[in-house]
Amino acid sequence: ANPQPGVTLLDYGAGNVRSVKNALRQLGQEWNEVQSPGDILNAQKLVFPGVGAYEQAMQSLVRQGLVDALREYIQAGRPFLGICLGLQLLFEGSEENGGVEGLGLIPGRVQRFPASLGLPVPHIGWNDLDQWKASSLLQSVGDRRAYFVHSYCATPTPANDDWVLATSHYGMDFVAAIRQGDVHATQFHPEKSGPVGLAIIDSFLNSDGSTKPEQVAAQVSSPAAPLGSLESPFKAGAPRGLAKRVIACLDVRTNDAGDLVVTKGDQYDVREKGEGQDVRNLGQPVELAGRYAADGADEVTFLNITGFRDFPLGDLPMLEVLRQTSKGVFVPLTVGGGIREFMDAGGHHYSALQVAAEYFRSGADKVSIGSDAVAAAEELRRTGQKSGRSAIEQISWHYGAQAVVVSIDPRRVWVADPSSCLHRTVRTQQPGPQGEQHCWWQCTVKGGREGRNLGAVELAQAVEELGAGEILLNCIDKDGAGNGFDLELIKEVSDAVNIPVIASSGAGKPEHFAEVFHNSRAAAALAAGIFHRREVSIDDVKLHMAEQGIPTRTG
Ligand code: 1PR
Repeated sequence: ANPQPGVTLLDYGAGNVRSVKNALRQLGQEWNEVQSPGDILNAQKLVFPGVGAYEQAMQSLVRQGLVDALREYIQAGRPFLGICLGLQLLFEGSEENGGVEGLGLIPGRVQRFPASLGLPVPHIGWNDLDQWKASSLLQSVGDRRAYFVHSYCATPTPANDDWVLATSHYGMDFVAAIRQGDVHATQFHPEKSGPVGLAIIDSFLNSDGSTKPEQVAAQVSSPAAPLGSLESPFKAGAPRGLAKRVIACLDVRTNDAGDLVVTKGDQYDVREKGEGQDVRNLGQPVELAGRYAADGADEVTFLNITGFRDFPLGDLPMLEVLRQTSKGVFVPLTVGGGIREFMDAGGHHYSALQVAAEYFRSGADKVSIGSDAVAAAEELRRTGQKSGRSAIEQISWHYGAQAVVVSIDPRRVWVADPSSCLHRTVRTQQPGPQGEQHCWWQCTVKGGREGRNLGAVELAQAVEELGAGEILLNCIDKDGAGNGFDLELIKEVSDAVNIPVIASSGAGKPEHFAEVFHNSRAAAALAAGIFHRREVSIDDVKLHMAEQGIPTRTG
């Protein structure tokens, strides 16, 4: 039992607060949930995690009659920790959803990162904090990074700078944390910021609610406790700013014995060569995810690779994997495979939103959509209109673009004469088997089993228009080959969209990561086989990136 005063959690019903609950549980802290305005007014410490759209969040607060109580609680300077939207809502309003009023406690309005910055939006990943003042909340952060995922931000101005505790930089300075008295809020997600984030939440839980500025200053001048074993090798002169992410991917499926295992294919063929041809078994999903998070993976992705043919809500083991993993892994989790609408054997219809909601409730921070995204893009290109019905649109509208990843499974097609090809081609440095000088990348569905008449660049642009927040760019030819990413493909796609692109398929050594970051706008790089087979560690990759001057998160 924790001796600290109780925590009250404000879950207004829009987002996934499971990870915040997992973090509290990990820290041995119990909580109760707000049911009525009185619960806010009686709270000893209030935590307000916000995910999703500004307008919906405000509407839920209004509908539940919580606005006045929340204002009163915060204006009284009582212990408060807002997270993400829980920071933005304290401002006067946001330009999101065409302009919405907020709680109006902090001067200034929340705006979208401007396109003129030329950077992918959402701002996703691990970024530095520039601490403006001493604070016990951030004292253990030191020069480590925290995890952000948002398209909108507040900016420091003379009118609000007495609130600003820390800023971060992404083409411009924006507010990363605020504090006045015992009222705190962070734009980043402490519950997804690994050991650094847990230390922040712990510090909030352990503050006695009567913090004096002098005490805080005294605490902060003492050296922060070391949080990660990775710390030292990276320190001196390490590049700052948004880190390029390193993601560990677990392709998961049921093997012939009926167990859910992590597998890994070569060009999407996951069966052993030779007799028996069993599905390759490289380990248990929960265990491996935990290992990668501890080893410094910036995110972990699960792909249920037979999800396209199974009913995902019937696939309870996968949901259970998420539940178990999210209890002990405090970095972002993505899950893909089978995110689409579905009719079960009893004729019951499930929308893609319902399927995704079940994954979010089980601990996913993002869902990844493969085959269904191709269908949606084809429809958009055919009709020239957004229907509002696709999985991408529905999930993005409800949970925000940052929660929707589109996984692309393309295969290279060489072309001798680009003028006779209906697709957008590029001149390639790797000529085809007949000496072809041009190529395009054909999208596939159902795990590469079926090719479609659509290029990877066209798909990426269409899904961005539909509301996807990120692209996971695989490459069937490169998958499992270990000879490096398809740099031409990744450059083409990352130049063609304004959302972050995750490079995937083909990593064989640390140099391949540096290569893809130097040669494309990829925001992240994902690998599977080399990590599963312990050929290369996440540390090896990050050390090499740091040596190459690529910003990387190290603790
Ligand atoms: O179509 O929405 O049900 O989603 C299915 C998902 O499963 C898609 O994201 C698709 O990429 C994935 N998938 C389907 N079949 C396979 C397969 O391998 N047979 N795996 C598959 C995709 C590719 C990567 C892999 C990287 C890195 N695996 O995620 O992890 O290529 O590997 P490497 O570092 O070892 O080269 P839907």
